[in-house]
Amino acid sequence: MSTATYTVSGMTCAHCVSAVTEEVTAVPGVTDVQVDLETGALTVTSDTPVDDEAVAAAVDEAGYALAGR
Ligand SMILES: [Cu+2]
Repeated sequence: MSTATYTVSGMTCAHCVSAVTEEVTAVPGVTDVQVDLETGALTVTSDTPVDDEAVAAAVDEAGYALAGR
């Protein structure tokens, strides 16, 4: 099991959190997604190390951006 932490910018409410959670959960291999609205922290748990680019694309798809990793 592998865990990666990123920072998402632009989230303002619970809807943003669920949009990001939904998109990142759909990334291949991802087993758990935790999003902290206040800090923008995105924690991704996966079976094998997750593809950073896939996570960035999923966050972009949700309408937000990765501010850091
Ligand atoms: Cu929102």
